[in-house]
Amino acid sequence: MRAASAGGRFRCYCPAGTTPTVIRMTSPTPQQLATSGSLDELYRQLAPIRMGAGWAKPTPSLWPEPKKTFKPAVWSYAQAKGALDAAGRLINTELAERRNLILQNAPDGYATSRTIVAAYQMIMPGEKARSHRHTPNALRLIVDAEPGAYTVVNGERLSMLPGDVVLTPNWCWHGHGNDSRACAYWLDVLDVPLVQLLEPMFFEPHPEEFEKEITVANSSPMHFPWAETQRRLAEARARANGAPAEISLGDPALDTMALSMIELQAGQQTAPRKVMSNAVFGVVQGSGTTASEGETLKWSRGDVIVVPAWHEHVHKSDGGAVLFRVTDEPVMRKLGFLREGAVAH
Ligand code: 1HN
Repeated sequence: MRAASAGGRFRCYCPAGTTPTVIRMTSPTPQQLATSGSLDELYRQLAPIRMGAGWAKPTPSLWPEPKKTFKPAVWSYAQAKGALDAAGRLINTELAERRNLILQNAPDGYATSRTIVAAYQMIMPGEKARSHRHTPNALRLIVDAEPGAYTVVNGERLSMLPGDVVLTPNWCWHGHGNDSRACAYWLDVLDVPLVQLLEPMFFEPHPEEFEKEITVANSSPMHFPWAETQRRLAEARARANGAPAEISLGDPALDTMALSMIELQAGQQTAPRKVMSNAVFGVVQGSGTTASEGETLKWSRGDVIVVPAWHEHVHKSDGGAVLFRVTDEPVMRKLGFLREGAVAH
């Protein structure tokens, strides 16, 4: 049987007495490809074999500077708290793996930045949020909680007080509990969008629902208490020569995320920066503004600001503030993508 190409289909020349049939072209032969008479014919033959002509570039694959698909944005803690209080009446921790609100900033609705997602979470007195583990790295900044709110990380009970930062790295068991008489509110920050992009997502619920606490930690590399952070900030302030003080928590704290605390004294502002890493900021104390590329975002205690990569930005506070900064710098640095851009003066 011989076949001749006819507009993307083959007409079979069948033996005498049988009916000719037309079949869909699935795969051109090397000979058919080699004898393509025009670019249009070649493109038609390439389509079914899932090859594209790189020189024709229907969509460009390279561009001179980052295309910025995410925008700087701010979320209000007061609004989140209201919504979480409603959720406290409407859904319990039996039904919800976590009672949390995802801070959505993506064209497709989920992520807060390209690599990082942030969420507010609340747990009511007497509740437990069951233990699980997953490959995404996670951390929490506690916003409002009374003594008795805690997280169990790999069998270790870590207390959660306002300003504390608690880590749950890749594949560590973690569950939350609240023995106090007040609702506990915190901010979760995770590298879920990065894990979704690279696809090594694994998740497992704890076989005992809530992991038993084996130890109560006095100090743990997974816990950065606020009192210690304040002490270190005071030391850094003394060395900062009138500039905002910044200390890092961990070195870096997680494989994919670096953490720091920035103190703005009354009237101070940060030096303008444009850096190839995505940043989420949680307001630990005070109020202020973040100016980024023509937009000014106002914030106060508990609010969350996102400054996506390659956006020049300045933080400023009239009355003084402390900002908790989470970035994907370790990823960008490891891959050789971390750059600092020139800023306007
Ligand atoms: C998660 O596991 C927690 O364990 C919080 O507390 C927020 C947001 C997205 C995906 C998983 C938690 C989360 C999350």
